[in-house]
Amino acid sequence: MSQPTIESILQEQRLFSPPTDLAAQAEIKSLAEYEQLYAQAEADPQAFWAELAEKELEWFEKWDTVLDWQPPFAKWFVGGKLNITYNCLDRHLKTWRRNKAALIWEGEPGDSRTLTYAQLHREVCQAANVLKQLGVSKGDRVGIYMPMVPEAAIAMLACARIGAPHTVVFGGFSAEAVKDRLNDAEAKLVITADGGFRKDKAVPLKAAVDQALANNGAPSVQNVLVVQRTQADITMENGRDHWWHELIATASADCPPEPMDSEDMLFILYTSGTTGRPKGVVHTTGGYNLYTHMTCKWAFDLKDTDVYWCTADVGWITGHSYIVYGPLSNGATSLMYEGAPRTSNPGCFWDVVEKYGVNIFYTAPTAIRAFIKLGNQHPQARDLSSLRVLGTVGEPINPEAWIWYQQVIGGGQCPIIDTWWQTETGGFMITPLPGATPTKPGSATRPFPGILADVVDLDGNPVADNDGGYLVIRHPWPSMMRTVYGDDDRFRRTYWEHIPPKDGNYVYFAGDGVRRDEDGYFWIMGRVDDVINVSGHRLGTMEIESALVSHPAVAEAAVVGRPDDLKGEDVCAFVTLEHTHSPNDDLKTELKQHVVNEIGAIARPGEIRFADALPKTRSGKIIRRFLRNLASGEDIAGDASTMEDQSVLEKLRQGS
Ligand code: 7RM
Repeated sequence: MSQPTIESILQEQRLFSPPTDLAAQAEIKSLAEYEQLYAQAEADPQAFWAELAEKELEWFEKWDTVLDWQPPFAKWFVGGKLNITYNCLDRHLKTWRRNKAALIWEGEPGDSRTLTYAQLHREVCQAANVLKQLGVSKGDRVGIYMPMVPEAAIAMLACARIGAPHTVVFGGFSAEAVKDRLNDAEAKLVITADGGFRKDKAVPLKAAVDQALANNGAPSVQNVLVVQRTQADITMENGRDHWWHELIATASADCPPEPMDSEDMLFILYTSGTTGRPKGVVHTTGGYNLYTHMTCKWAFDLKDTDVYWCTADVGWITGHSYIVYGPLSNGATSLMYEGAPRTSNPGCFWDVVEKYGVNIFYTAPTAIRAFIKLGNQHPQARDLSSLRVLGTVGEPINPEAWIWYQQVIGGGQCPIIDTWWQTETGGFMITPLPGATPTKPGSATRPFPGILADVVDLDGNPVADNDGGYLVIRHPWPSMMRTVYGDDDRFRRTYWEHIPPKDGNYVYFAGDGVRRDEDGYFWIMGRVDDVINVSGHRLGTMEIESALVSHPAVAEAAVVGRPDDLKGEDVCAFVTLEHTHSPNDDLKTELKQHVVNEIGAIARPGEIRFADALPKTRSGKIIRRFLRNLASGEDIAGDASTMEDQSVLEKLRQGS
């Protein structure tokens, strides 16, 4: 099984209609209803979003202006005041949902916890008071570096409660990566845990924070709050480090929500790009609340009785929008699972589905491919009949994996909701609606109402149906990123200038290649820049190259993606060495580990190839296209005559 090839996708003709009984009870019941909503939103986007904002959210004060668009800077619901935690918690306490499960949590070793809305509200208020006690106030940034435990969600909500933007760093990132992000955000406090359980091991987290903060590594950080999870033996620095459970035990549960301007920053989340260091993607309050609420409600057809499970980690945007904010704003029951698919417990995911009667399940193609490899006997030995809707995200899904998901997990009964979106977009952009959109395996289908997605060439001209092009969005939407933290100019350059604006009409450049077919269905082809997607995780080739060249043995490094059956893509690094070092296997191992130390295990190169020289143009640019060909074992495609030294390619082909 492999990534979708253009051929396999072009040949894909199957069409699956929404199940009739599901459609009858769905929020959006037919294709005609979707098309009517889409047309309405297209004709008057501001009226469309304003009506939903009024109906679906509670505001402390209503906005004056729906949209203020000074390209490329958007403001939504200007003058409106709200607090996202009021919409995620307090308002449900006034209803029967008070004692409904808000979070169900299952730990990897088999421990579990359920928090009702009332209980979650209480813990969030207590944690918010602890933050205040430690000197955090509105506008201060807080770093969160946590395993998948309820306290991760509680920490995010506690920050939002008092208006302190959080910046969650995925627990798989290294101390170096943590340090970079804490410094860029100038975080005042860090919330972490002693460790977390992952693939049957206790992974240290506090130790990494210690390392990041050592030698005044992140001078803005004044306090560290530590959740106890693995009972690892850790050191607590007097005056700086505090146990979460000790401070929570005496904290008041009374913490009124801070009234936030609609455009006040809710969080920063770092993501990889083509150039330079990871970018701090900034999201604000009102538009993000509305958009994650609506997409979660319509694309999953969320019912009040559902148990909803998104398998992402809260360290990624998927966890932010679709474990925490979107589901809780809807008053849903959101399940959090600490474990990962693993050979030691190949049925663990299906045990969780059966144990809790999960109705909506949302995961990534890389996980689906891992399940396929683990064998059908595991899902088949469990009762999965509670499932109604199945979602996927993170990378293009190959039609084979799509069909397996639909047949083996969904028993042929569940619509497959392939959601295309990004950290930058905040929520789903192109997605089927389960009761409305006929699906085609491998296509994310059609844009969400209000999303004017299009396919253009590099000059911004529309391309014909079925011709490939660049994916752009033509109108601002409520949860779009507002800027790159501290770098408006980078925001403008990265997303708004690749395609030149025509007549002052700016278009958002997503960085993905795409084809739209004659039915208006979008087929995402993958990144068009130097971003690679390893197991649904976004990595910049440049970040990995910088990590490699920071090793004393390395003179030059070029990193490319190469197709991988399980991970989608894998990291392949071409390295030239300083003449003081010679190539050997130990050095390969050492360099791989060096990348793990600098970035994290998700960036570990699958392969390192030593070379005498890298293929370059006469002006000295590395020709990555050739390296991609070499890495995937293909013939060199295209003209090599621009190369400075023709013999380089031949040597690269022979060596490894
Ligand atoms: C949510 C998330 C974004 C990049 C994006 C694409 C790829 C995501 C799909 C997809 C094809 C999908 N955020 N991508 N979803 N490609 N079909 N359904 O993944 O910021 O980490 O990555 O992921 O290339 O640009 S992300």
